Amino acid sequence: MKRVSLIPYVCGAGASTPGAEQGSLYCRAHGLSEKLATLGIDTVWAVDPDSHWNGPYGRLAHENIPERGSAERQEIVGWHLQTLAENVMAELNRGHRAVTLGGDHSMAAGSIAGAKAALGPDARLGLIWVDAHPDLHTYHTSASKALHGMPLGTLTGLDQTLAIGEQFGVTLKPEDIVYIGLRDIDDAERENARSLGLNLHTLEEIRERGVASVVQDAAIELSACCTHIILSIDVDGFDPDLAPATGTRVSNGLMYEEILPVLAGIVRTHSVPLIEIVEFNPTLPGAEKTFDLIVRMLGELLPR
Ligand SMILES: [Mn+2]
Repeated sequence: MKRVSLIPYVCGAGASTPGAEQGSLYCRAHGLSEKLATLGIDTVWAVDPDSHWNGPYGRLAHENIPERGSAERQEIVGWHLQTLAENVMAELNRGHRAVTLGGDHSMAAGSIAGAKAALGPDARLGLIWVDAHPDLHTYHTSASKALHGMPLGTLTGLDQTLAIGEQFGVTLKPEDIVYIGLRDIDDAERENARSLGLNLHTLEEIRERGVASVVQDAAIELSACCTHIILSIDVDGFDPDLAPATGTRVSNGLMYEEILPVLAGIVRTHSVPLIEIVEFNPTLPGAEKTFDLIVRMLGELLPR
């Protein structure tokens, strides 16, 4: 059985609403690893989130956050992305499964780059992206300049806003991306998707066919061409009743039973080296409820 490394991303500077930087700190302080141990799941914190929180890009940087779109703000996110990529690479290289805990969704540009670097040039990564938002902006198309709206803009090669060092150069093929949960899409993102030949099916559309069967079919298609599947789960993909403590809530989200069993089946039957859970903002109301969802999700996703 693969051991699981918990890897924190102690950064919320990619989001407009402050607080996501504290997500992994909350998970650690509230005993995520211990709770998973009671379910028979062996995890270890690869990095102490406090060490990042107490560093120059942690609490100090977040308490005096530079404005969105500034080079200073980008520098904070850049440090965290680089560090996350290195940590994911190191944990995969020692044979562990990586679970990254956010932090805002800009982190996907670091975690996925790190996974690609560890898995090597022959690896082709399929991505299941659970989210209310496609996060497919470029710096140019984003009105808010919030970096958490851009990870897939960078990972599909539309621009380089969240790109890190050469070692981590990575491009996902648009056809290897599966979106589940979309309900808030900007026109510019639709345009970007069109330019990539990528379909942005909304959750409402997917529900017509049944979420589980859409995800199941998508996994079968991915496994025909991809060597690995990555799960990137933004808690705002879920209904706000289940995950209230997140910065950009959108109503009518995924219900637990609609999506978790099928994702757990994918983890059991495919190579899933990286699972990430993002946009938990424990400074917002409903932190406890949202943390419970995260524990329950990881308890079901991670094999015993
Ligand atoms: Mn997101």
